[in-house]
Amino acid sequence: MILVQDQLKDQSEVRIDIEDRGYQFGDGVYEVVRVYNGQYFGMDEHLVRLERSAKEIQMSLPYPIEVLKRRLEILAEANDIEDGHVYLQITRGVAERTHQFPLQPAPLLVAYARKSPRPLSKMKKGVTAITTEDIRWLRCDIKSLNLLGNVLGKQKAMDAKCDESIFIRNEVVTEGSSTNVYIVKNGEIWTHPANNFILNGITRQVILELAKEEGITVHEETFNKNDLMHAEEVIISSTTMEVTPVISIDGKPVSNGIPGKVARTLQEKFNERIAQLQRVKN
Ligand code: DCS
Repeated sequence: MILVQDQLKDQSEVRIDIEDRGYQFGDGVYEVVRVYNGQYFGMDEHLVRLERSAKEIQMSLPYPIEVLKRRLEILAEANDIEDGHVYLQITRGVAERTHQFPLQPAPLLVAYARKSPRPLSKMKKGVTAITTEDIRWLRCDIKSLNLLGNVLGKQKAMDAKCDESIFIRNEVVTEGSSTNVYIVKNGEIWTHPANNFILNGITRQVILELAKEEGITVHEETFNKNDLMHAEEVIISSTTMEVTPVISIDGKPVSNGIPGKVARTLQEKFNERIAQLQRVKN
């Protein structure tokens, strides 16, 4: 079952118009929310970001966020999701193709749920990355459907037989093609500040909280490629990748090429947060 506006429908019943502005312009916003043990993780934070993204592109949501939250819970239940995720997007809807906004926009919301395992093996062993020029637009803080820069970055990593592209803009490390990036230097964490050059990840916000709880100093400050290449640890995070260590970049090992202590600590703390969901449920 998928959610279209506020109705659950069978996927075969749903047709998307060729003049939907999401299809033609990427004119819309989206979220990916994780489900652990049948419970959404960080749903409120994702919905706050969704509302913000929509506002930043002057788009209204088709109905109130509280109603959306309830509909998404029904969606996860209807699809029997224990471990998985929900993808949801809102486009500016169907209108004759002109670049400017339609006079009477009718935003279209679609959401679907998928079962997906946690990336436990990658979290344990670590992943590989390349560095790539950040060619994206200057509003990376908006979770927009326009992902070509991210798509090309990820493909470049795949072509190099790596897992992720770490973007660099004017010498500064911004983020990954679908992840936030952190380095560890002298046992302290550095990550790009949450401004227009990165998406302020929900996982990022949790990680910064966990680090502070553990007494690890966090610097929301820019760092450059040289810092990245000489870091004690490099970590990436996202809803789907959780907290994952990077063990090599551009073919060179990060430190001694094995996941580090800070990554392990954050993973343990993150697991505790997930376990709390289970306790709330029972
Ligand atoms: N930066 C970018 C460019 C992203 O696309 C994502 C997540 C993140 C950071 C991390 O944000 P969250 O911690 O909120 O997930 N991208 C989503 C995506 O497109 N698939 O999975 C997650």
